[in-house]
Amino acid sequence: MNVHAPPKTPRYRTLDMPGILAFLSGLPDIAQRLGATVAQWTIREVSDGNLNNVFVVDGPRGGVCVKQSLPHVRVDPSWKMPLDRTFFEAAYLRDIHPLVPGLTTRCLHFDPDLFVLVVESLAGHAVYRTALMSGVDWPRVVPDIATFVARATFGTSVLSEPFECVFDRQAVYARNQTLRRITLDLVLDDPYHDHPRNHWDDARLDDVVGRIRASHGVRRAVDGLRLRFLTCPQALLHGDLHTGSIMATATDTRVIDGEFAIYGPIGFDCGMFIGNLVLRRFADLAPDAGRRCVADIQRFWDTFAAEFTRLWAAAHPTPSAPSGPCAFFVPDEGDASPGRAAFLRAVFGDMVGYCAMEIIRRIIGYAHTADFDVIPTHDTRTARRRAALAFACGLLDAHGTQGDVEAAFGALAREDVKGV
Ligand code: SR1
Ligand code: MG
Repeated sequence: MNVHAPPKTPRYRTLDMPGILAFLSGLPDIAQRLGATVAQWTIREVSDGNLNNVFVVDGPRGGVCVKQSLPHVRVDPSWKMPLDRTFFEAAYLRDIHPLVPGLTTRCLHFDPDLFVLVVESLAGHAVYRTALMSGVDWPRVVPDIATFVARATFGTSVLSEPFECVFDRQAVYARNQTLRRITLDLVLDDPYHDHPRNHWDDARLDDVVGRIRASHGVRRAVDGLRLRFLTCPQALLHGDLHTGSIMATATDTRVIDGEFAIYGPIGFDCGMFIGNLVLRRFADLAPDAGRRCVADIQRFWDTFAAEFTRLWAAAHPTPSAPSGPCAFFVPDEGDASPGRAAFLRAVFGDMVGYCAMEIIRRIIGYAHTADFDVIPTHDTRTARRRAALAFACGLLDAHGTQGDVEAAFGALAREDVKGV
């Protein structure tokens, strides 16, 4: 199968659970992985995201996870949508799995007529957002995600490959227009003006929403970040790297749900992830939540920057391989390389900006997260959301002036941050 051209003539039908089992029993490799015969397999629905049906199938020998695109948004059947998102997820997994083999899942099968994707099942893993809400402390996850982003983005950029390979791949993901449109609208646009998709359940947020929308600094930053999202194809992004796109245990971390994969600015993936850590910080009533959050963001950035720098230094063209990645005139200067430092400064600025935009859209946009739902009283929920919005507003107002993690996020460690 050519994973580099979206299929054109699908003979599509939405599969129910017996349909999924029948479909899998017709795939010899998958049937062998599950073991015995279909009569011994069990199936359960685990759909958790907004878009697709997801099932886990277990057999005596092993399990698989099956994901099927629907012709609409799963949580809103009136919102019609093309089916090709599992195609892009399959392509993403095939492109990045060699770069991050232990940090994602393997694509086992993709059916271009049914838009069904079959991947390894992650028995024993929890959705990281759910695990965080239950109070786990899994110190491996943050550096693992930093390593994932560094390797997956570096390895799909012109810093590591001849531009011809990169541009061919960009052409594939340029077709993922439906999901790029969703991100452009839901994350980078709708929250900044009145739109019927926006919602929040408490008029006590109105004034802070008004302040966000009225601020010139915010509007300037948002314009710049929207433009970079569309015009800065640095690397292949996951495109939706929130804590619900991560499955983890205390010792193992896997990134899932790559259907939003597109070429874009590397700081977008970084910002999505740390934006969700900051949401968690504001939803967490423990007194040390802020200090832990700043430490996590620092660890994320340090690990990302170190791994990206290491890969870049190792990829420098040599006389025996002069036409590999994009060549540089200045010889490798290690960590002191001014070119590399400037590149990483720009990634840092993008990370801060997209982090703020992720926080804002998760509180006042279309797709909220469950983080705040566990706060016992309505008043505290509102106060924490207000504080998160005010903090994100400050990040955007000062966008471009924050040179490091402490300058951008240090205030999170203070118990009184913007009213908490
Ligand atoms: C209609 S889709 C809404 C959101 O769900 C996905 O997980 C993305 O985060 C998207 O923005
Ligand atoms: Mg998802």
